[in-house]
Amino acid sequence: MKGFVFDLDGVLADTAKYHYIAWKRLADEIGIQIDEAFNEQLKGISRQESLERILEYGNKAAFFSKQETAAMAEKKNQQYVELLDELSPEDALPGVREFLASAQQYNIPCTVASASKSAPFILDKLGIREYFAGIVDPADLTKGKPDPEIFIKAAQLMKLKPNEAIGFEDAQAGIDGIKGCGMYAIGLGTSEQLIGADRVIRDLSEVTVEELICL
Ligand code: B16
Ligand code: MG
Repeated sequence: MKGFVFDLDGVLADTAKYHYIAWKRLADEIGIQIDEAFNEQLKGISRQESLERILEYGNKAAFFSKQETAAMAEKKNQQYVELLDELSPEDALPGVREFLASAQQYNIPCTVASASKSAPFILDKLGIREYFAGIVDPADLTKGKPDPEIFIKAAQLMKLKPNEAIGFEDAQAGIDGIKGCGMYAIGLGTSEQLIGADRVIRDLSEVTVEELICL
């Protein structure tokens, strides 16, 4: 294995909880009740598609125009970005900094494959952006996760084929995308939640660069 591809929310930082808080506030305002179980379906899914799923869940998709949904998505993002203001280097998830520093020592490139348009901002806040050879711009994608496109592009940024890299993901949509291009998938979570992952771990402190490059 010659490179690592990282999802962001739920893998490098616990920003998933801030997405949930911001979506819940917006859903409450329009009279839709969402809970954490429903929120699982939004992980790894783009902002606009997440909103569409919420509106469909509350049977309200037909009530809003395109302009209204664009304004709602923008409002959710403003709240989310305000919550991110609190982020600091201590908010990197366990093992993240050590793993990235070790990859750098072994000269193994790392890239980010996140659906979030805030990824560069979050990496700066966590103080880990310097470890990445590239960040896929979600604006360049024709399809979001579970389509493999984002992971293929992440491998290309390292001049690697997908099957020469390992992808880390916390969402089922992400595991499906990684496996869809023949990449080795490490899920962060539980094997009941992450079907099809080649290996499931709790966090990055459970693996070493040394062992993974020998796969
Ligand atoms: P934004 P990931 C995803 O990030 C989140 O899991 C998902 O909840 C969010 O809607 C999506 O990013 C878009 O984020 O609104 O900031 O552009 O898990 O792919 O790193
Ligand atoms: Mg994620």
